[in-house]
Amino acid sequence: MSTQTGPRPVDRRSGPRPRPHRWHPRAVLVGVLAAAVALGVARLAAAFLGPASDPVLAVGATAVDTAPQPVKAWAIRTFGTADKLVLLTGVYTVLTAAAAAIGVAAFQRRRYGLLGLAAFTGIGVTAILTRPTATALDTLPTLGGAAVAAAAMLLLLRTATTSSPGTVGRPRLLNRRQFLATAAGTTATAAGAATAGTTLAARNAAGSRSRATVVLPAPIQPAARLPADTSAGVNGVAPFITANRDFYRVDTALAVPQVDVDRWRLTLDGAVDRPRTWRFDELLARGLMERDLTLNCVSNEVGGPYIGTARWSGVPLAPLLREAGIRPGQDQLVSRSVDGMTIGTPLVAILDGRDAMLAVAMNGEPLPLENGFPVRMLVPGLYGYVGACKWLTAMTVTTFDAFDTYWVERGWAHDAPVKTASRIDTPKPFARRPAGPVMIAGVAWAQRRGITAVQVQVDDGPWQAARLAAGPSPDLWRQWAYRWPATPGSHTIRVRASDSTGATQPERRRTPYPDGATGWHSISVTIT
Ligand SMILES: Nc1nc2c(c(=O)[nH]1)N[C@H]1C(S)=C(S)[C@@H](COP(=O)(O)O)O[C@H]1N2
Ligand SMILES: [Mo]
Repeated sequence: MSTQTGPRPVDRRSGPRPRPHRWHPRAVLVGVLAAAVALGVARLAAAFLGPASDPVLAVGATAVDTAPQPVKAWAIRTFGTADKLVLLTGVYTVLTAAAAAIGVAAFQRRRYGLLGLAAFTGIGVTAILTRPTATALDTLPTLGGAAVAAAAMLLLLRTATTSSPGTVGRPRLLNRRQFLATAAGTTATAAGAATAGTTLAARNAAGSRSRATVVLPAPIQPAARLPADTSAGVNGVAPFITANRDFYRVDTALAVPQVDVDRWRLTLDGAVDRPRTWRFDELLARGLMERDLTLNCVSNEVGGPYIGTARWSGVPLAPLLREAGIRPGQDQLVSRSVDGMTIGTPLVAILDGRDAMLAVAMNGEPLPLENGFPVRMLVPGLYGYVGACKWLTAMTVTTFDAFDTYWVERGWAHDAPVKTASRIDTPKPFARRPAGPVMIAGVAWAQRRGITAVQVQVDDGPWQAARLAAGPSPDLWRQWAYRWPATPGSHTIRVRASDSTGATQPERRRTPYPDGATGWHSISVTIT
């Protein structure tokens, strides 16, 4: 091609195929847009097949399940209920970086780009297929998204660069306007598909539609009326009954499971003489008992927020199991949720006379979707991860030897009774108050045993008895208050509780893993 005579400068970039500058913005854009189209189309298709077929959610869920225990504990501690948002943001960040790299590879060789896209798709498909409830059908949105993305990538590449043989040096970038038009078209496709998918998924959300139509019968065993004095009467203490919207939420579900009660079934099988399946209305027809119960999470740190109390209605669980005829030698009930979570409960805890139930209502409403609509288990006295399976759909009678459930596989204890604990709700840590009387108050709990005393210590002073509000049932937390004549200076306030066995909470601080935190809650305040 060259008309030059004499010695020619060696151009290392010359060759039969032109290579564009590696990180040219167009290369990055090609990769990111192809990925966006893939995910947008996949989301749209997933709106019809259900959240289990959304590749981003599947990858996120896999990350949740495979994260080492300390990382998980840290995430729950640091981000609380926002942990899911943080996780998805992380997934999208990694995705974007990978997509940019694929675009760069595609600029080198089209084949590399397609290979990158295939690897990307492989990760999504693998994540989907390894989810506990997955079927082969669930991979369709990802595969469809990948096909559209491959087409988009080739089209973008064609309009981005010339690849006519013999071009020397950098490839010529084709007409900017043509590339931008293709890029804009791709962006619109991706955004349109993602928006339509998200809207449709919300509209298809079987759970919210179904919940709106559920009518629950009045309980045949209503809860005892609460005494007036369950409140210690101090501002700043968590209310005795937690409103549904304020109830803590802890689970592994990135998309809240959507259950249509008309299609929902509950099975009971395993080592029973008479396995059974119930429809929702059949379950309700057994009659509901109503109870005020405190539920808390094993991951709660000393002083932490993952505890609440509600008025629950549900079907008594023990008779259901007894009617099925439990074979001798069994010690575990495995509950399975619609999203594949497994929770293992000691059978003895269900059968010993406590109010274990399949709850359908929380504070007078059908269970909120986040708290397990339409049916969740509740076993007073056990942490949620061993007794409170949400979105319940199957129960299997078995042994602890025969089956490890989700958290037990991750090293958490299989028998996890709630530990006696207490929390200072007011003053807040590092509060500043004027000298004079200061009300120190909070909650204490020891489900099954009941709280019998709470003591408060300021600095190195003597332990002082706090005043206890009413404790209508051992399965409920109890409010307490102590009137402190505060003097100027910095002070440390500590609390400890005793239960009806006479035991006082141990001072030794232990992390929640593997069976619940211990230690006294303490705060520092400044009195001026
Ligand atoms: N299906 C399902 N049920 C579940 C969980 C879960 O991750 N999935 N988490 C358990 C844990 S660890 C706790 S503490 C309680 C929390 O119930 P809540 O979110 O209604 O407060 O639900 C339990 N039931
Ligand atoms: Mo939990």
